[in-house]
Amino acid sequence: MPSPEHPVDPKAVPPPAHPLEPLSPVEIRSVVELVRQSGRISGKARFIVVTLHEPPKKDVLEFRPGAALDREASVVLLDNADGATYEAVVSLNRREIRHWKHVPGAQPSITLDEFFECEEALKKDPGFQAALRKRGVTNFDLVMVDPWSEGNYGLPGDVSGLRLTRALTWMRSESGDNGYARPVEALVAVVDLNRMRVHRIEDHEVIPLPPEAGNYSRKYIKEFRADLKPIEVVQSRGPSFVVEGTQIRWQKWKLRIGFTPREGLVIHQVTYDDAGRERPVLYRASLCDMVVPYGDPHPYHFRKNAFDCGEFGIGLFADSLALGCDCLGEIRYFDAHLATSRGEVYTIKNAICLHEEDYGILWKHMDWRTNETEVRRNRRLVVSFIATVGNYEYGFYWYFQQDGQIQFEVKLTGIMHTGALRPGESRPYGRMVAPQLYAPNHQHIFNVRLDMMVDGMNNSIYEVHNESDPLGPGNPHGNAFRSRATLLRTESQAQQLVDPLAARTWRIVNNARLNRLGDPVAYRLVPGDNVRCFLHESSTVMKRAAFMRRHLWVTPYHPDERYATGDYPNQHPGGAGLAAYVRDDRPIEDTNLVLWYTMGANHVPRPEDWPVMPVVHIGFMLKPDGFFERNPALDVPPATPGHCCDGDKG
Ligand SMILES: [Cu+2]
Repeated sequence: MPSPEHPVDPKAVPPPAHPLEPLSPVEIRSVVELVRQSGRISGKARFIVVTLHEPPKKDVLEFRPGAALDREASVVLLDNADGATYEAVVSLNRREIRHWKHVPGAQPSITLDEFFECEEALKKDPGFQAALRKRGVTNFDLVMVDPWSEGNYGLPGDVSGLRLTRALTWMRSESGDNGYARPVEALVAVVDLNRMRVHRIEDHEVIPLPPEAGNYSRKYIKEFRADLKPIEVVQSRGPSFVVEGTQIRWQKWKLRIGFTPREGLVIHQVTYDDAGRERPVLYRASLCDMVVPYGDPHPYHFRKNAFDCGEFGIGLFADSLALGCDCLGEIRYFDAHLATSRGEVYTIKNAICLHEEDYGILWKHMDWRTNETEVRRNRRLVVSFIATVGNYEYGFYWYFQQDGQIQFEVKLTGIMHTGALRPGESRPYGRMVAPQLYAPNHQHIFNVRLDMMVDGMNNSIYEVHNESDPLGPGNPHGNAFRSRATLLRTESQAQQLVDPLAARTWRIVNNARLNRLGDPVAYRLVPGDNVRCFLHESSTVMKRAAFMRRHLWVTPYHPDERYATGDYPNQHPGGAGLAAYVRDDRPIEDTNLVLWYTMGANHVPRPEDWPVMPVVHIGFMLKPDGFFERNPALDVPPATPGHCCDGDKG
């Protein structure tokens, strides 16, 4: 409640409709102003993060429309003057800093501003220019610099306390062509981002630039195939969803969307209306980190392993879909409001896309005696965003289906990370994709944090797999197999790998709610394609991203445990995040469960992935498993022949 010394200024902060609404531009400006006015930072401080400080779960669940809200922001600051990192919680209602902490040794994520400033500074650096001249480069306007994260290998330079980035370089052959076709191999400029100047140049050897262009944009394609006729998705009466602020209602689903600089799209408070009863499934879901470890041990390549959420902030790199969206039909966009490191409002127009799509058939049966056919179209609600992180694109899609399924999918595309080799050379750690152009093997490993709420707050989790019965009197013909469920009682028991050969899934149950068959209601986590991480257990990257060691982790909810790699993975030596969260091996029975699902896309490059990579899909599903009494999609109306599920035929 506001105190008499700190009255609420009603004009300062327009009231949001819900406690989970992301900060508005006005709120972001107020936060920046309050931090500046506090006099606690120098003029050289950067705002690394300005985002909603989510209220306690209890307050959110008990919130009723119109009730007063205590709006707070989480802020991370970096003072370039002395390299110190600060965390703050700013109360917008009280217009005060409620919490302030210096975080010794923390190196916050690299901001978008630093990307641009680093490139600019490097191009002017005489040592960097000299290294490029050695390679015949004289036009520095065509130089592209991508600041990769430095990582931490426990080597002498890694414990300097400096804020470093490894700037890798490519050469365009003309303005607007694909520079990633010409990597400047074996040259790394390590830049001190606090001073924004070169810390050291690592010049391993001079390798010629690959000879070929690798262009894909329309201006370079001489002839397009001519036999394509249009497919048009028409929703003449508009979409079936309703949007109120950041809440979306679609058929029986209700959910809320949020957006943070680190995670991008966040899905909040997912419920399903089951015959008038609003039944929760998820409290909060997001991609909480990802790592792309590269598999080449060469001195130039071994440090490549980008943590795109934790070291950079994938939300900051979200595309404005105003510039091109891959969705068809009636689309509703949402803007994302973030802050630049200089404390200005940074709005990504149309960052989140909401639409419906036809997804084949939902269910079908023909009674072959009567020739009566019943078939329903599967329509799903899609909430997505796409991030461009340097050379790569990641599309993140949440799908909600009429049969109660939730699916998460990542679409990987964009341009592969490349290296150059001498004519005739190759390497066992990657693939040649064009003459003298090499793409190293790598994996894209994602961790999705799922704060579950299956029909209520307290859930338990079972590992479920199939087993064949032994041959014997009970199984004389060798056909008997069963599904076996094992309760996972502690965090250590819940550290699991996928096992597709045993059809392993995980069942999240609510023991306080039984279905009509007497079983606890449940949702099932069903893995999609997955792979193990091929880094050695003892590697520093594995220590820094311990989530890669297992596909499933389960923890009891704790408000401070939000990221699989910890709060500050940039240049961190390892041991934070999940590795630390599970250290006490806490019990996980009948409590608020958080699932951390790891999934990996293994990328051994193909020539066909060059110059721009056709989309690769990876994901998982949450399927109702005794949550409903029967197929909940019997009431989906039949489609009119030749049309997609119009419901009524009016
Ligand atoms: Cu890849």
